[in-house]
Amino acid sequence: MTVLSIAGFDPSGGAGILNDVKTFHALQEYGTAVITALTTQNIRRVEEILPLEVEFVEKQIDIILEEEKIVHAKTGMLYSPDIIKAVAGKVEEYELKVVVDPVMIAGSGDPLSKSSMVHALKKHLLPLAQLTTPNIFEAQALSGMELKNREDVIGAAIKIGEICPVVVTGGHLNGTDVLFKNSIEVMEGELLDTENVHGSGCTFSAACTVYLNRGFSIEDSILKAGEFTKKSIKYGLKGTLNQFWDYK
Ligand code: PXL
Repeated sequence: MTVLSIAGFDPSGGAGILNDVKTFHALQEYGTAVITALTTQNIRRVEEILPLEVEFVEKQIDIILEEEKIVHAKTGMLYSPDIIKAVAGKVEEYELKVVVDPVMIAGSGDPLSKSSMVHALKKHLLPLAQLTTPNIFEAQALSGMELKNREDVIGAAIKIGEICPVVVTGGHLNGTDVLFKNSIEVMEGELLDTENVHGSGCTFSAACTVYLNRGFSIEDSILKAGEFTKKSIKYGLKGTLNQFWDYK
């Protein structure tokens, strides 16, 4: 069944909605895409951000759901509290099961959101989420805690987990993912020796969405999405299409 990404546009294709749709495609799922904001950026810097009108974001969602029954969606860069509120309204209206990637800064270190969005995310969107997938910096912002080691990350996951199930992704934690869903689960991983990680958070949350859409549990979806993301970092998303891969 078709999946949906609601996210920003990175014209270089490495992150954002292009990356999400490529991930859906590589995993043999039909993807639809609602754009929240345009950016001018490459792998080194984000130059400008042009958020779309809130009503236009809503209309994109309406027109897709008029034709298609979509159950599973992900959100990426939402940029402003107004867009977050509008997207949360649509998630409720269409009863979407949503993976929230709380995108705040680009891999280049440049901001991709207004600072006021943390509050809006926690108030409006996270309470509706099936899963949220912050990296360590985003987990820091969402929990309001300083995260220096694994115990800190577990504490932050428990705190964010009061709002919704959460996996703090391990790209900045030696590859180890920390899941909180009723209880803590530490999923040991390894870090790949590469700089090719631009957009890997988008890939992970998009892949989680695909596996949840296929009926896998949150735990299994995270494991499978993690495997896929590693493969995409190693070979590129195009490479994942060429490698022998168990898409199921
Ligand atoms: O990887 C985070 C991300 C999400 N969405 C958009 C981006 C980026 C990173 O650059 O550009 C649109």
